[in-house]
Amino acid sequence: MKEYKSVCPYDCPDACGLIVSVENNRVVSVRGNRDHAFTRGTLCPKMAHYEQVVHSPLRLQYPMKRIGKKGIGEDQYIRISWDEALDTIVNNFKETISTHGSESILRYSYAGTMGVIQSPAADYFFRRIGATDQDRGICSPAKQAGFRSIYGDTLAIKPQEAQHSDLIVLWGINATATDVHILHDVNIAKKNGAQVWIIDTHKTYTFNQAHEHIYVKPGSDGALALGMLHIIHRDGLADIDFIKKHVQGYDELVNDVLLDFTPEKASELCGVSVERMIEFAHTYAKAKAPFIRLGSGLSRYGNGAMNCRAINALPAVVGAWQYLGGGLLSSASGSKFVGKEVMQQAHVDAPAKRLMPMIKLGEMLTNPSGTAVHSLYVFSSNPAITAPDQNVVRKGLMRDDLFTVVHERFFTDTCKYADIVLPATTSVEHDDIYNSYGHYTIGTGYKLIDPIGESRSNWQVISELAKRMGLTDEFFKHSERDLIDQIVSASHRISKDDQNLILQGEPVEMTLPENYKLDFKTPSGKIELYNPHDVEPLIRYLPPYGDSAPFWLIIGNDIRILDSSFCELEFDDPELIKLRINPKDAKVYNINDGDEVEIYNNRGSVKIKVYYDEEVQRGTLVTLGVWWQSQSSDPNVAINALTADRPTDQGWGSTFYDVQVHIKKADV
Ligand SMILES: Nc1nc2c(c(=O)[nH]1)N[C@H]1C(S)=C(S)[C@@H](COP(=O)(O)OP(=O)(O)OC[C@H]3O[C@@H](n4cnc5c(=O)[nH]c(N)nc54)[C@H](O)[C@@H]3O)O[C@H]1N2
Ligand SMILES: Nc1nc2c(c(=O)[nH]1)N[C@H]1C(S)=C(S)[C@@H](COP(=O)(O)OP(=O)(O)OC[C@H]3O[C@@H](n4cnc5c(=O)[nH]c(N)nc54)[C@H](O)[C@@H]3O)O[C@H]1N2
Ligand code: SF4
Ligand SMILES: [Mo]
Repeated sequence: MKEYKSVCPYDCPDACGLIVSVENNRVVSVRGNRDHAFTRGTLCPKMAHYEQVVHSPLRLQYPMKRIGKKGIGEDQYIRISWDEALDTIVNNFKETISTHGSESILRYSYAGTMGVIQSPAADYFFRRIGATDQDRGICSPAKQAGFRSIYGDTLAIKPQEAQHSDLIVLWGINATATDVHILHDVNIAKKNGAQVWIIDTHKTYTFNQAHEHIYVKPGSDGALALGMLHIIHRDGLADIDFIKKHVQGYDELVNDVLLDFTPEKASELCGVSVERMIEFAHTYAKAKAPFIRLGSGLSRYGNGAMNCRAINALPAVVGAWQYLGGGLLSSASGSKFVGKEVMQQAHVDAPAKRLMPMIKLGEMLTNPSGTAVHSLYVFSSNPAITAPDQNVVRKGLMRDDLFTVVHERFFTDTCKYADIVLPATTSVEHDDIYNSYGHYTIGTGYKLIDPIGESRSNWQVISELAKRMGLTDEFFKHSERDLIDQIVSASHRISKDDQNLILQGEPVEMTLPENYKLDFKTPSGKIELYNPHDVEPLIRYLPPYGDSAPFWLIIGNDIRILDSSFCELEFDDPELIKLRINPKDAKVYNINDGDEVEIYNNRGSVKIKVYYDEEVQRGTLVTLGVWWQSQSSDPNVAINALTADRPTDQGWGSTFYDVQVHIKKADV
């Protein structure tokens, strides 16, 4: 048996360092790499048995073509050769281009793997053939927009700094499920006497990590943060020296926004009592080095960017940035040391002919403005389950005049709509290099075993398609190893020694410039509470969309799966999906514990079993996970039948939490 270092490839801020044990060309076990600066030797339960994913009997083994009808419940496919599969795709692309124009080809992909090679593997190819490009807005661009409006390109705070904080706020983040390694630092801080507060809409798995909890009404954190800013100003708790030196626009914020935004008004909007808001604001402002870890959930509303911007103003006003342990971590993705430039061939003049927001997949397929889509190439994503407004997405995928290719590790629900299904490798069957969007350590994950069956990596398939489309660019001829070399040597911020270590497979934490936290990379060089370049120069309260229905629906993350990845595993629980309701609300609707109900709005209706839970706030319903159709509570649709494709206020982000529903007992 031999052990190799690698990186967890999934869409998770932790990007854990792995030690993979291999014997006879099989992965036998996986554990955490102790030498990893952030993940420090532990993994989450999802990855504890990665070998079961890699060697799952459900892995796709060879290319297939559809011989039956499209859609859920229909899966008649036969094996074909790679040659036939690739020729069919290329012939279709050529025909689509000549009949409908190149823009009627659409690539749809996301972060099934976060690898710097495999994730953007197709970006340049599809631009080069003139296809419609898709943005990457499904996750949390609004959170980025909120940070950038105030801090521009300032480097993110290193997450390990949290251990030096005396007050940690886990704000809209379910860290036990989604960023578990930050809890390592949280626990060190707690041992040193730090207080931990959680701000969420419901009692999450992370609840027990905190001393104090605040429940807000969904989509209202902007009101809470503005109320706190009012109190901090009113009670003389702002750090005026810091503000004078480092902040632009504090007076404008106070005079034009905060003076009118009383705690009473804030309380009405966010549901937190005035007394509790004062307690939180005082605790926050009096802490020496408060650290906020900001999650993405609260950015997925129609007002998401503005909510995040208001929260981002807090450490500026109390001067948290000047102290070790103080600041706010939104995302470290803006501070990547190895970027996607090499893979995207950013220097080549081949701009996307048309760029569409990915959250609008349904509309693009059914009711496009401009050229209709006739060929769809999906990889590293499962939009039949994870995209919003599922009924419309699936209606589009059902179109007879749409040719769909899905490159996948498993036969997901999206495969059921494919004309051609291609088998994909897992991270231990191809070479890649990984950044993180939660910390500063990068590492390589090299090919450790032969591909399962005839599976191929994203890059292998794309470079083969490029050849068959007649593209002669040198770029497509590179191997994944060549690309890793190019990516590492293109990074000017990594020393030669570190470059060598990375190439040898060691996880390397980047050295940050001294005083980076006070080096504000904005046009003014200051924190911009007033930003003249933003469409809204000042922060203000914006409401979420809502749906004029009585209940907010919280679709939280499930600790057992990651988006719809890991759904291929076996679960003991006979009822994977449940809905939880406050018993007082249930009684109003005559609903008993364990009833099957229908939750619905003008986009769809989902049947689900509901259970009483005193911890659920009134006016909200909670369910966890974006499960495969076969695991869903309703035979026909999954939970995204209820969510909308409405964008966030900035960044064309998704608004998965901005959804309201009606509830009634299901007809039996
Ligand atoms: N186990 C597991 N891990 C995951 C994932 C998964 O599905 N499962 N998904 C991965 C991905 S793609 C991502 S982007 C990250 C996301 O990870 P997080 O940043 O943690 O984002 P979410 O889990 O979507 O939302 C976090 C919390 O926000 C809360 N929330 C919702 N609305 C509001 C609000 O208005 N105000 C406040 N204060 N809180 C609100 C939710 O209840 C939830 O507890 O996690 C990654 N890791
Ligand atoms: N209701 C609701 N919906 C949500 C969310 C939510 O919180 N609530 N979260 C949203 C968020 S934050 C995100 S990021 C999206 C994510 O949505 P998706 O991008 O659809 O993510 P996954 O469901 O994990 O699907 C990734 C797929 O990629 C495949 N894959 C893995 N590695 C490779 C590879 O190397 N090559 C190929 N070809 N395939 C590979 C996996 O088998 C998996 O099926 O979901 C969004 N959907
Ligand atoms: S899913 Fe996240 S926490 Fe789990 S092993 Fe992968 S990177 Fe680490
Ligand atoms: Mo995400």
